[in-house]
Amino acid sequence: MSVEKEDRSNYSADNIQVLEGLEAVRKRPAMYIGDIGIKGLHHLVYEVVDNSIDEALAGHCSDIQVAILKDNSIRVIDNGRGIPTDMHPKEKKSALEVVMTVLHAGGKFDKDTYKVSGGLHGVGVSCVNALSIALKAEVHREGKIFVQEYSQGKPLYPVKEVGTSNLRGTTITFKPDAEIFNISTEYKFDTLAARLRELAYLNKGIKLSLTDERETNEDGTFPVEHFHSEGGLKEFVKYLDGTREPIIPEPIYLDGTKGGIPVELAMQYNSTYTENVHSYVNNINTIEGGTHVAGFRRGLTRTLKAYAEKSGMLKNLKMEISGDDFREGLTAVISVKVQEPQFEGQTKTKLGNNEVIGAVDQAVGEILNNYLEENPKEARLIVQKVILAATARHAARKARELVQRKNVLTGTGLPGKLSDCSESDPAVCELYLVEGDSAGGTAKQGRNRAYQAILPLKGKILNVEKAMEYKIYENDEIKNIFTAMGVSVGTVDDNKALNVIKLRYHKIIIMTDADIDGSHITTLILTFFFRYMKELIESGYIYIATPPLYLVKKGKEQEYAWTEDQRDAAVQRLKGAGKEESVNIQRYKGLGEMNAEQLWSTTMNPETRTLRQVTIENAAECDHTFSMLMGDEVAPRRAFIEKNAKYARIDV
Ligand code: 0RA
Repeated sequence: MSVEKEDRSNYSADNIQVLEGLEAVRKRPAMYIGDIGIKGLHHLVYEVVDNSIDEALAGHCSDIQVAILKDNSIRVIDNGRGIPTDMHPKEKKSALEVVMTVLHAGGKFDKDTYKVSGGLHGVGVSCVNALSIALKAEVHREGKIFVQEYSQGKPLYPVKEVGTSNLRGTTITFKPDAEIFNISTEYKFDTLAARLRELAYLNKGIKLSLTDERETNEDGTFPVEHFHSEGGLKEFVKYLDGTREPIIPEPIYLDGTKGGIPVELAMQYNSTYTENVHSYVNNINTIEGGTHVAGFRRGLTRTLKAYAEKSGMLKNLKMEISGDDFREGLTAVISVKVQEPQFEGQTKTKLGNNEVIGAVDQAVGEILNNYLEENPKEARLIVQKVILAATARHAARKARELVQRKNVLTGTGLPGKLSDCSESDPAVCELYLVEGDSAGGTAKQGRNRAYQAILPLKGKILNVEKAMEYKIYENDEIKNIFTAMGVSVGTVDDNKALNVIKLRYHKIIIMTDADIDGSHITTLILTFFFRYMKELIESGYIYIATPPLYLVKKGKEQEYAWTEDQRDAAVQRLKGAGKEESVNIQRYKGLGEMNAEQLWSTTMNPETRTLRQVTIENAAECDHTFSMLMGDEVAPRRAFIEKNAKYARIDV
């Protein structure tokens, strides 16, 4: 018998099976929620909210209130029917207890419920229960209030009736188990807000809110944000394009059912050159795309091409139009609800169901045809945009070929400014992108040349958010970055695909000064990666170095500090060590103030450095943030930087 079983504080022997189910979740949490880091921690909230969303999609719930409590517990209140509490005939216990303690038991009482939501892993609330040190379920139903509490998934007592109520709904309050999430159990407001905002747009009509009870406003209330959209994806696209200049007055919008598959989509052309197509299946962001995206592309290309040819506008065009040209400057969101989705791909976010291609293709075709016929002026603008894209793509290919030809001539094909490492196995090689020639020189002295390469960046990095593609082949800094990495942009049939196999380093580390200019440069480089080499971010190859902000010194003793708290603690420690010798604090303004040994030991030595890995928590929010940060409008950018002040850092 295992320790876990002896430990159980449940009240019935019938539970053994149940406990074993949830013990599996505790033994391999990552298998159920993806990881046990920040992502997994936030995933717990999504899992609980998804149940309430299901209840809302079934037509029984209109409000979902999420709160981060003082101790980083989460409370989710909905006004649905309430989880049933009657005796479950087979399990011989309350249905509520079964839902909370049996893996995958979530919706099995209610076959009629149109259950399509469900987080990426769709594992149900029992997983959240298993991974919580404390969880309380409170149900208002049939005039009564029922509660049950659990710890690490084990009930503390049978479901009990504690009062009367004329409300309906379910409240789940849980505190993640620090034994499982041992890196951090601190919730990020913005991360949760981004997901709830996304859910509000994806499920029009539902009211969601997020309250942060860890903080208080000046008037004593808690900060709260509300998310509610009557316009659905049409408003989502407007939000994403908030700082981009639209080409047609309103997004083209469809909400309907094709071949039994609910399809909602909205699209808008803007004056930029990037494609932003976001897709969802059952509220899950399918970052790898799949059949619904294929259907969308097919329908878009087919319909627009036919219209453009009919219009006679292509008569003088010398080159072929490619599929990409129809999506330049296009922002679109596609959401389908599929009863039995097949998820494929590396991250299981690629829809495989073949029946969806035709459904979306048809839906796009119909709505777009109608639009083009009814809005000839807008239709011309769109076709002109496509022609411009085809012309620019032609120019980009020429510029790219020129770069490639030059590379052949110089032999190695590597930029002259690169100090390469001697190792050749990409898995162990690191490329530091360093701000400035002087810091670049220091890094070159301080590095371990076996596996660390240095590329100093000087001069302006192109803001790719505002530039056409061919410009990136004319910008020396950007050109140096991708030639050093060994990859090129846009080589597979003119699709913006990347040859990751040729990547020469599996850690690309951005190292800039900890000031405004430094974070600007970091943002410019990240914008380039996000728009042209997203796979590098998705594969986890992009990192940000964290040079220290302070050096605290007394006599021969010294300590580095990265935060004010660390600095103050270091001052205290050094003071305590000796007599009245004064403690000296040096604030590093830039990498240039460190010598080679200091830079190595604080920022580059794998044993002691801290690298921040760049990940995409929420693709749509990320898209919105980059367009806002790098676009033309100043006011929203200033607001963002002020809100994220100290050192404006973007969490991508
Ligand atoms: C199954 C059946 C019924 C409600 C629910 C599940 C339900 C689950 C959750 C989880 C969070 N909030 C929820 N709200 C409802 C209702 C069956 C009936 O009343 O007929």
